[in-house]
Amino acid sequence: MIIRNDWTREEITEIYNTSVMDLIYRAATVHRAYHDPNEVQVCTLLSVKTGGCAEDCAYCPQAARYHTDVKVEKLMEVEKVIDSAKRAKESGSTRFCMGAAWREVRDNRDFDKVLEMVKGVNNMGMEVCCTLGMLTEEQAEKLKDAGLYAYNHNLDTSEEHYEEIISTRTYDDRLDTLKNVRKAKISVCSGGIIGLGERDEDRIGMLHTLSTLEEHPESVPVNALVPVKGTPLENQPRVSIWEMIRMIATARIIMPTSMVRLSAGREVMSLEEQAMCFMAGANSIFAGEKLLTTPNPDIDQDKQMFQTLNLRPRASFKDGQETAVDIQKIPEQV
Ligand code: SAM
Ligand code: DTB
Ligand code: SF4
Repeated sequence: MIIRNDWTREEITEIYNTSVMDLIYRAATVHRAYHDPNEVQVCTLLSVKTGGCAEDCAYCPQAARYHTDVKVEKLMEVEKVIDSAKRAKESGSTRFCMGAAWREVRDNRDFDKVLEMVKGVNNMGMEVCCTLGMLTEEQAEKLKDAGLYAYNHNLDTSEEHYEEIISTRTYDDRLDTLKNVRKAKISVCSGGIIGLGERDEDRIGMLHTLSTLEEHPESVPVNALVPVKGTPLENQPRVSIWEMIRMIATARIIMPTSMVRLSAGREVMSLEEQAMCFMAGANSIFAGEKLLTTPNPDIDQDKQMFQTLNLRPRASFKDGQETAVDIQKIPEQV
């Protein structure tokens, strides 16, 4: 199968609107052609700088202008971050992603500290990822030199819907950062959120933008909105599992080699719902009891899920191992 970067909106619309059973079957077929369907990448998130963000992303509990329960904290100490990464590795995670509630990276002491964190986690043999907001070309290069493996920067929604959700930056700003990340030869992680009040056309529009980038993002996170009290989207209804499945399956079909991450929203999904998402082509999750500020299923629950569904955590690319991490070897206590 050829990897295509010339998908049209019409083609994506047709795929997205396929009947559920046909859509899952097609996505599962593509999934099997490119990936081991029993393998799921396990990533851990850590919020290294929480709250107080200048942006106005309507979904985000960390925006300073909304009154949420998130406590503003300064950048974490490097050692604490490394300790946390060690625990994540011991519990079976192969990718460690550090998030900061920043609009953009500034060339200051905090950035130097983040570079130290990246070096430290990279030295542990984990794939290290950051999500720090907008980046210049030079900053991307510095992160690459420090050993950064991937950078997360989501498009979140379609270009048309973007203004409804965020007014403090533009879609082009987002795309520019993705370009800078690519240029520095850092693996690109970019996806979005459903449940923001967008139309199907917006979901399709976002998938169109992602799948017509010169190179597809290596990872595509699909988040279901976690509505947080105090944010403008606090009363959004939960997205149905079928919408999540449509989104995952369409992403899998049009970006066959990418890792599709079942990201925020797992906390309220049953085992069966998550299993359907894996069937539809999701092959990555965030593990650990917290995402950045909101809850996520606990490690034991996920361990049980992997056992029940006979899933294996995927080995880190950097391990050079042929076989994946053995879930049985993951210690009980994290
Ligand atoms: N400040 C940086 C930025 O915006 O790129 C990095 C951190 S930001 C929290 C990373 C991503 O988390 C956002 O782009 C969004 O997709 C996701 N996110 C934030 N709040 C969310 C929520 N309540 N539900 C689902 N996803 C959310
Ligand atoms: C992504 O797509 N989802 C993660 C990660 N990338 C940074 C973040 C989800 C955040 C959910 C809300 C919170 O926990 O604050
Ligand atoms: Fe800030 Fe990122 Fe939250 Fe937007 S999503 S308010 S940029 S932390």
